[in-house]
Amino acid sequence: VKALGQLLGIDVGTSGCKAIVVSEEGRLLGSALAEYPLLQPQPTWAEQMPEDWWQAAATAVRAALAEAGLRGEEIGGVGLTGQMHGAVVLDQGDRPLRPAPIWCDQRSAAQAEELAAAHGAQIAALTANPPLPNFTVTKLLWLRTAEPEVYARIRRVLLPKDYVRLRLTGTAATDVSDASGTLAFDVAGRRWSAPLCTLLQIPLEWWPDAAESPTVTATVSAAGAEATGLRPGTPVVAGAGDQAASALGAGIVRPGLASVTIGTSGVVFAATEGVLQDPPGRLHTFCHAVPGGWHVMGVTQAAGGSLHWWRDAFAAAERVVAEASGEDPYALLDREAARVPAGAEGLVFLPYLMGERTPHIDPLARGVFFGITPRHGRAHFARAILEGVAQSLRDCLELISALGCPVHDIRVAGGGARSALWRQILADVLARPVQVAAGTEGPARGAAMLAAVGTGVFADVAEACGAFVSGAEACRPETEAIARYLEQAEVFRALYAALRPVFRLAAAQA
Ligand code: XUL
Repeated sequence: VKALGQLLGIDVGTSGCKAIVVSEEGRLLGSALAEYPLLQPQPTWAEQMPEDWWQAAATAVRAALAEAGLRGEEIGGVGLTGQMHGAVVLDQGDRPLRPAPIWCDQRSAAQAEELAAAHGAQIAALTANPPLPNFTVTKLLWLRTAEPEVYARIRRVLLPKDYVRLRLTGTAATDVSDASGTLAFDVAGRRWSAPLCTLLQIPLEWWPDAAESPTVTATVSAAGAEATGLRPGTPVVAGAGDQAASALGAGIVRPGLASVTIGTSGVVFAATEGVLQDPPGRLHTFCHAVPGGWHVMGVTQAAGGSLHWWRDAFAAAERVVAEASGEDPYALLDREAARVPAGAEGLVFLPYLMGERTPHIDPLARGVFFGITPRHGRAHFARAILEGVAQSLRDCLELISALGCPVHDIRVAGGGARSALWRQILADVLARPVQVAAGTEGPARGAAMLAAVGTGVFADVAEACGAFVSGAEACRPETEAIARYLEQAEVFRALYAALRPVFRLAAAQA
């Protein structure tokens, strides 16, 4: 039965929860963001409170409905997406047992290393991925060792967006793309891996049912309706991890297409025909939100996150001034960076503030500015950040190409894609044109598309893309800048290679 009404997309992000309301044709009607803090009680930890996600989701949904001038009854379906990998551990009464360590938390580096040494090949065969501190399972193993009293009380493990689903619908469920990032999922078979759970002695029943992304898995409960203003009984689809959802929003649904998303993290995402694996595991191999499809992706841990750090640490006063006059503080940093030539006059930035995944798989790596001279001012540093992030994304794209995955169309998405300067730097560093996907609502748009498919507005995801993804504008590389960035890439790579032992030395002293 074709549902009538507008669609709602909810994105439980790292800096806040975003809700958008779109029409059946994909027109944006309302959008709202409610922020929450990132807790870093120790240098390599990153945690959030599941309750904060839920409160922010309820606030954002109400505000998005108000902006759209709609009542909850006029929403025909809801799609959920969000940051991947976080470990939400719940007790018998579905209460969170502790703050959730999230995707960029590095505390389980030792568990990941031990697991790789003991069972690396077997785990790669079962799950298509290597053990990484980012993934849910290594966080559970850390809990087992460091907080056995918490571990003993776990009855359920959910991913961040699925905790919001639990509060919204009363039902525990997930989708295959997000489940892929736990390391307990049989990515090739699109189901939980019983052998992996046996191997690591993690109860299989802790995981919720995993459905294909457009499947309706539950409806809004009375309590969920009370909190959000939605109608009880509104269908909620399984949804997707934020990267798969963002890729849908950019139209990346078939091989040959790739997206570069700059959110807190940066991701190069390519749709693949089957299960394509990078043997050293520098790329993730996950289920796509397109039923029966897969993808590979490379991740820069701190992309927008690097600029966010810079803004808060060194441009706090400017931020206050910008915000008071209604200006986006990032636009101000952009203007500053645009005054400096390509290459930032030799200042090079390694964006490894939160360790790095692709291509180094190195939780011990740290952020670096190299080549500082008295000539360099604040604008150079801002520009070097934009360039260093782009260099790291180039590392990701090169690995994807080396896997034999053809990429003939690249689309940029995420909050970073709003910056014309960053888009140009990306085109120059990648040395190829990049398309700019129309909507910048990112993953929330993909979630709304999945809701539209699940409620029968479209026959499938490809049809939804046809309606929701429109007119990409191309940004072309400039010959001189390409050459400058090629040289910069040499220094960028040599720096990591040279510093790798130093990162280890420093970590041993910490
Ligand atoms: C993907 C990843 C991040 C999070 C947060 O593997 O860790 O992109 O999903 O956005």
